[in-house]
Amino acid sequence: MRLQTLFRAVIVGPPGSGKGTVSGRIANSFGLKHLSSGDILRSNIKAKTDLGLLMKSCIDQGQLVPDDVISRLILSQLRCMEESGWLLDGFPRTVAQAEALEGVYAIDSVINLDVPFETIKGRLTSRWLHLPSGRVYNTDFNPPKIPGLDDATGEPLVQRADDTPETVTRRLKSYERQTQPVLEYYRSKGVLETFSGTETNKIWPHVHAFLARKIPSGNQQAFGKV
Ligand code: G5P
Ligand code: MG
Repeated sequence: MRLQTLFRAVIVGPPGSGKGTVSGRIANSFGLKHLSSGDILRSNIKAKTDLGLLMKSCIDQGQLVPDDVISRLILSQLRCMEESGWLLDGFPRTVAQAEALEGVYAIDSVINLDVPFETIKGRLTSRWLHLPSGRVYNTDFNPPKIPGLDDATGEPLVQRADDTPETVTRRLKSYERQTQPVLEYYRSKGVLETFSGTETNKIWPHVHAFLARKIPSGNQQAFGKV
């Protein structure tokens, strides 16, 4: 019974469109748990798990990892979050992944960040990341208080191996070819909500207003923060 009242959402958009940035704000404002497929894969690479070692070259080259591998990984994480409302960031990224998810969970809303490719390219080469938490910075947009260090922990920030200009171009192509059909999939189910723009700070109030309408305030508290 309780499970049916939980809000379950997906955020999609091209690489660098601001999925991680907006997800952090949604998690803070609405208490949804944020699960990023990219963050999970990168922490496996860092910990040198079998999965991480196997997937590293795929990710570094800007290619998607196999559908069955990522679907199994995400669905197993979701099984540990049955009592929570959640927001998936970076999954599903192909129609096969969307079907695997749909087989287990009904998705209430899909937030589509529609940001032009031209806007995105410059952002990624100036991105810095705190690997353990997934917190993202940008030397222009939201620089850390002390250059090179995470605001909350003081730990060092790193750049992603797949943020080179060549790999970003490959990731954008893969998005067009493999992920744009996912938008059609969710549009046909009536759950796709598109937010267009070139600046996260201008897109965010619209996302916030949309979710505030969708998630009743009583439920927002019940979800609990991450
Ligand atoms: P990821 O990790 O899912 P991508 O490529 O989908 O990676 P990415 O790069 O993480 O997406 P994002 O989360 O959409 O981008 O964007 P972000 O990090 O919030 O913002 C980008 C930068 O712009 C940051 O520095 C931020 O501070 C800045 N910024 C934000 N807003 C603004 C603004 O308004 N102005 C400015 N100037 N800057 C701004 O996936 C990585 C890889 O993992 C594998 C694939 O190999 C993939 O390539 N993978 C999967 N493979 C198969 N299936 C899946 N489901 C997979 N999931 C991951
Ligand atoms: Mg991200």
